[in-house]
Formats: sequence, C-alpha cells, structure tokens
Amino acid sequence: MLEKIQQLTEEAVAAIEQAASSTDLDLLKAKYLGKKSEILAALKSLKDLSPEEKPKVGQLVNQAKIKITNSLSERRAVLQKASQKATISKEKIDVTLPARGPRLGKHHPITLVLEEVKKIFKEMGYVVAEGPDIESEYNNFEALNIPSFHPSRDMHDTFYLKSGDLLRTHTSPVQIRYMKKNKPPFAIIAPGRVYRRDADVTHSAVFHQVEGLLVDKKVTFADLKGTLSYFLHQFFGKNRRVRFRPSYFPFTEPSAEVDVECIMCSGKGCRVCKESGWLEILGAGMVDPNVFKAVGYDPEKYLGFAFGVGIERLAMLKYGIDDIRLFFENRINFLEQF
Ligand code: 2NL
Repeated sequence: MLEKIQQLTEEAVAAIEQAASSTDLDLLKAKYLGKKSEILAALKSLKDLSPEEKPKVGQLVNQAKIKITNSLSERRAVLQKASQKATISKEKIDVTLPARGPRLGKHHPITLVLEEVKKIFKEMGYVVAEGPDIESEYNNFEALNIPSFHPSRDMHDTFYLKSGDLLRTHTSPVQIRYMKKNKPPFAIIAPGRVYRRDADVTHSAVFHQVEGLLVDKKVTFADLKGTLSYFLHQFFGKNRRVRFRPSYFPFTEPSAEVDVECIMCSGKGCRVCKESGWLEILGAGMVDPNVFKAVGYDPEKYLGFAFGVGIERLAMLKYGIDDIRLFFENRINFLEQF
C-alpha cells in the first residue's frame, strides 16, 4: 500500500511537470486527487487497516496530497508566465516603425485650372478682381451694351430673383464695378462662378469663368493677339498653334474667337474637334465704346481689350474629361485622380 502511494505520487508529479496547458493540469488534478482517484480510495480504505498501518498510510496520503497540490500550482504558475510572455511578444508594437502618412486631400480640377490661369496672368502683371454672384440687371447686361431684346437677356438663360436682381451670367459685371471705381491704366482678371438656365452633358447651370480686361491710352488688337497667344501657349504648350477668327459680342468691337489646335489629335481631326482640327477656347475683342460710356470713361481717350474663357472647358481639354457633370458630382474616385 505504502509503495503504491509513493509510486502514484511520483507518477503524478512527473505528469504534472510535463503538462502543456492548464486544461492538462485540471485533468491531472482530477486523475490524482479527484473523487475517483486511487489516493482518495486509499484514504477511504484506512478503516480496514491495522492500527499500526493506519497512521503511516494516513501520513503518506496527506504528504502525497500536499506534494501533488504544490506541484500543480507550481506548474500552473510556470505555464501562466509562459503564456503571458507569448502574448506580450505577439502583441509587441515596434515603436521605431515609420508612422502612417496622413490621407491628404487633393485640389479639385476646377481649382487647379483656375489657379493656373490666374498664375499666368499675374506673371504678366494682371490683378485679380472679384465681385458678388448676385448682380443688378444694369451691371450684368445694360452696361455691357446688351440690349433688352438680346437673346441672352431671355428668362430662359438667366436666373432672376424676385427683387429684379439676377445671378450673374458672366464675370463681366466685376469689371464694370472695377472700371467705375478705378482709373486706367489697369489690367485685371475676374475669375468666378457664373450661372445660366441650361444644363446637359456639356453645360452646367453653375460654371466658372475667367474674364480679363486691359485699359490704357494706346491699346491695339495686336496687344490682344499677343497676350492671348502667350496665355494659350503657356497653358497648352508652346507648340500648339492658335488662330483668331472674326466674331461678334455686344460688348466688344471688333470681336474675335480664338481657337487652339486640337489637344486630342494635334490638328488631324477627331471626335472631340468634330473633325475640324481646332477647338474654340476664348472669346475676345476691343472694348466697345458704349461700355466705356456706361462707366463714365471717354472712349476718345481710352482703349482696351477684353476676353472671356470657360474654366470647365479648359479643364475638360487639359485632362481629357468628356462629361461636365463629373466636376459637380464630387465622386471620390474622380477627384483622387488630380
Ligand atoms: C466668351 C466671351 C468675352 C468679354 C468676354 C468683356 C468685359 C467687359 C467689356 C468688354 Cl467689362 N468685354 N468681356 C469680351 C469678349 C468676350 O467672353 O466666349 N466667354 C466664354
């Protein structure tokens, strides 16, 4: 009996030292100290032993229980430490790793083109002028020699407010305001939002325009040609051909439209330039004497040239975008490309 207990104890301690997990330890505890264990059975059979054997066996069983219990808690502590160590090394953070970069936003393509156009003209000495989106009928039309029967005065092209004011249809009124407040010589550009009552694949009800105006005592059509050719060469590249065609605007005389060699086919003819090899980019002309009169300038004393350019059109050509609505939908996968 004594030998058997001794042997069980050694067996239990050896098994405990080999245990790989706390579940193993629970099983071993049940096996060696549990209700069905041989050691407990030995304790139960004490009553059948002789008086000399009883204390010896009882003492040994108690010692065995203590040994096994100690061995269990020692092993449990060892295992716990090991698993803690494993968790720590698994979850270790390398603080020397470089930080993740911030998710930077991008400029909207309209902003990029507006800034580029402004930069080119600023380098030529032009000053940026700005004005309100809500304008008077006088500043938007009358002062620009646009008679009341002119089609662009039609309700279908202009957003009118109840007050009789309107949303500016071009940024020309900014220049009217500037002329009323300042004396020549000056050179200004007026960038900003403009509004028209029509919208489709190539027209948006809200779009962006840059107009320019230079007024001085001696200004010629050659100055206009040189300035606009230089601008287009800066914007589209020095090798793009440009051409000036006669045209008509109520606020300029003579007037011209300016074409640039097609960006897509370099003049060969394609879908974008409707097989002509040319793209219409700018409207321009010498300021009409009636406009000078409307702002109180003497048309015998001053001359000037003016021009207007659509920013969406420039951006569509520069980036090869075929639907104007993409500029206003603000889908992240579109905006991320610029
Ligand atoms: C176009 C045509 C143009 C102007 C705008 C202008 C402004 C004043 C006086 C005279 Cl204050 N003219 N602006 C002149 C010619 C053409 O724009 O096709 N724009 C996209």
